[in-house]
Amino acid sequence: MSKPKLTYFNFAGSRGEEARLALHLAGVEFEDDRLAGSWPERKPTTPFGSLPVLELEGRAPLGQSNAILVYIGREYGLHPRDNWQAAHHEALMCAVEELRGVVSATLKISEPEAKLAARTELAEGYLKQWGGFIERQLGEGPFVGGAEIGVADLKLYMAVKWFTSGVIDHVPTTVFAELPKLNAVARAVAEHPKVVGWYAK
Ligand SMILES: N[C@@H](CCC(=O)N[C@@H](CS)C(=O)NCC(=O)O)C(=O)O
Repeated sequence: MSKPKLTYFNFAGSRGEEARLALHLAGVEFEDDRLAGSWPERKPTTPFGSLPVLELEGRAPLGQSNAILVYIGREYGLHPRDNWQAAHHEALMCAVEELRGVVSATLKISEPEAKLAARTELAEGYLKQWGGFIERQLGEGPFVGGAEIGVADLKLYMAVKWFTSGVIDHVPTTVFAELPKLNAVARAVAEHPKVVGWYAK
C-alpha cells in the first residue's frame, strides 16, 4: 500500500464521505475502499469496531472520523494552525458526533408509533436546540474559519445534508431551514469547486 486507504461503507454519506471529501480537497490520491464483503467479519479487525478507517503505509490504522478529519486537516491546511481556533472547530465536529449519537438511537426503534413519537420529539426538541447552539457558534462565514474551507465545514455540511435529504422519517427536511449561518456553510461547501468536482466524477 503506497497510497493512503480510506475504508467505509459503499454509500456517499456520513462519516466516510466526510473523510473522502477531505482527502479529495487536500489533493491526496487515495484508495477509496468501499466495503464489499461481510461487515461482521471485518468489524473486529478495525480499531474501534466501526468505519471509517484511514490507513497509511507504516502506520497503525486510524479510526474515529473526527481524528481522521483533524489529521487530514492538519497535514493539508484544512484545519486552523492556531490551537484555540482549532479547538473551536473541533468542538463543532464533536457536536455533530453527539447529534449522530442521539439520532442513531431512534434508528433502532422498530415499532412505527414509537418511532413517530421519538422522531417528532427529536424534530421539535433536540434538533431545534442543537441547531440553535451551532448557529450561535458560527461567525460571518461563509466557512467556519472565514474565507477558507476546512474539515469542520465538511462535518457540518454532511450533517445538514443528512436531514435535507429526507432519509430520517418524520423529521421535516426543513428542520434546520431557519439557521442562515449553518445553511450558508452547507451551501458554500456544496458550491466549492472541488466538492462539485468530486460529485461530477
Ligand atoms: N465515533 C465513531 C463512530 C463510527 C460509526 O459508528 N460508524 C458507523 C458508520 S457511520 C459504523 O461503523 N457502523 C457499523 C457498526 O457500528 O457496526 C466515528 O466517529 O468514527
